[in-house]
Order: sequence, then structure tokens, then C-alpha cells
Amino acid sequence: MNSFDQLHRAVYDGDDRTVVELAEGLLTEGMDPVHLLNQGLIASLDKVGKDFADGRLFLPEVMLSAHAIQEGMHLLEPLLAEAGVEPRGSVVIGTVKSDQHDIGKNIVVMMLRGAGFRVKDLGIDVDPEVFVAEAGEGEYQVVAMSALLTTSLPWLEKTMQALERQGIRDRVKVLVGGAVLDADKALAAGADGYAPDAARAVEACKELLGLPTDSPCE
Ligand code: B1M
Repeated sequence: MNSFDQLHRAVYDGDDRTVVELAEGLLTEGMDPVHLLNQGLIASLDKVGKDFADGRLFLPEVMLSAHAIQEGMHLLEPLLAEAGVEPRGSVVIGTVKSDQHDIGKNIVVMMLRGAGFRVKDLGIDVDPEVFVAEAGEGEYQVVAMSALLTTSLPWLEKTMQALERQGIRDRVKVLVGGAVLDADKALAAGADGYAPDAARAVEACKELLGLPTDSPCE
């Protein structure tokens, strides 16, 4: 078994201690943290997700796997954020109301911070009024929302309607993402931008704010 196989196994088993040990070892050997994040940690969820969908894994087991991944991500956070550049823009982000998935959103937060954005993370299950209050008071330029469940999609629209009602919608850009979305659904919901992954979320934020981008975003 190579190191990634062991890592994937440890995530599958929800063995957070082994995940951290293996990740530390790979970083010490000089592995690029972005490679470790994408091919090591995130990729390990493929089998978890498939077996969950097929009924071979149950919710408590998936929660343990998710916890193990997050422990590994804590190691990477300072490495991904160490660019130390001046703030380029400000983003308030959260997972929409009714949705508790935050692994992807946390990666977006790490990448945005690493790219020099000021980011306020509101967490999971965020009520539209909380987005409104933060966007109104915090002078954020981008309101970013993550949604993983089909049933949480209506909360994207409800949040945008709440921003509209409070007169905030026109002065912020809204970026959305999450596995249940695509560009068409995002635009239909009224968002200004959509990104399929964390790297492209950074590019999308730059594009929305008129900053130079590294690559075209979707
Ligand atoms: Co849930 N879950 N889950 N789950 N879960 C999914 C999403 C599901 C696809 C599994 C399945 O059935 N195959 C399914 C949703 C089906 C649907 O609605 N279409 C599902 C379900 C049904 C549920 C429950 C309803 C199960 C139940 O209770 N019966 C329940 C709901 C709870 C709730 O939210 N109210 C539930 C619960 C959970 C756990 C709590 C156990 C756990 C979450 C733990 C956590 O997040 N802290 C969990 C997990 C782990 C998953 C899977 C296995 C993995 C999700 C994940 O983290 N992926 C998932 C199946 C799967 O995706 N294979 C599944 C890795 C992550 C890096 O990817 O989040 O897509 P992702 O983020 C990416 C991009 O999407 C993008 O960038 C990220 C990184 O590149 N992105 C953005 C994300 N946010 C973005 C925002 C942006 C831009 C890009 O801009 C703002």
C-alpha cells in the first residue's frame, strides 16, 4: 500500500490519529500541501461517498471520516495561508440554512485566505438573516454560499431575497458553489458567480471584484 492508499484507508476508517500522522509524514517528506489536500484528503472521500450512497456506510461512519479529514486539514491550513499578501478583497461565507456540510466550504475559506482575501466564516446552517447582518455591517464585497443538498438549494434564493429586501444585494457580489450546483443552477438562483471547486472560487472572487485572474473561471 502506498502512502495515499494508507491515507484513504485511514479516512475511510475514521482513524483521525493515523490521518494526521500520515499527513505529517508526507509534509515532512516535502509533499506539496495542495497535492496532499486534493489527491490525499479530498480524494479519500470518493469511496466514502459512494459507499454511503450505496448503503454500505452509515451516517455515523461518514461523520467519523469527515472528522478525520478535518483533522488533516488543520495541518494544511497554515501552509496554504502563508502567502502573506495584502488583503485583496473581503468575503463573508457560510453553508446555507438547513445544510451542515462544511468540508468543501472550509477548503474554499483556506484557499481564499491563502490568496489574500479577508474572510469571515459564518459556519454551517446559516440563516439568511445572519448573512444579511454580516454583509450589512462587515462591509464585505462578496457574499459566498455553499450548498451540498438538493433540499438546501431554496435557501440560496431565500438568502439572496433577504439581501435584496435589506437593500444590500446591489452592493455585494454573490458567489455560490457546492456539489449540488452547476453554473446554470447558480445563475437561475440569481448568483453573480459560480465555482466548481476551491481554486476556481478564488479566481471567481477575483473576477467578480475586477482583480487580475490567473486563469479563466467558469
Ligand atoms: Co452528506 N450528503 N448528508 N454528510 N455527504 C452528500 C452531499 C450526498 C451527495 C451523499 C449521497 O447520498 N451520495 C447526499 C446529498 C444528495 C443530494 O441532496 N443531492 C448527502 C445527504 C443526503 C446527507 C444527509 C441528508 C444524510 C441523512 O441524514 N440521511 C445528511 C444531511 C445533513 C444536513 O446537512 N442537514 C448528511 C450528512 C453528512 C455528514 C454530517 C455525515 C457529512 C458532512 C460532514 C461535514 O461536512 N462536516 C456528510 C458527508 C461527508 C457527505 C459526502 C460523503 C462528502 C461531502 C464532502 O465533504 N465532499 C457527500 C457525498 C460526496 O460528495 N461524495 C454527501 C468533499 C468536499 C471537498 O467536496 O463539499 O463538494 P464539496 O466541496 C467542493 C466543491 O463542491 C466546491 O469546492 C469544494 C472543494 O473543491 N465548493 C464550493 C463547495 N462549496 C463551495 C462554495 C463556493 C465555491 C465552491 O463558493 C461560495
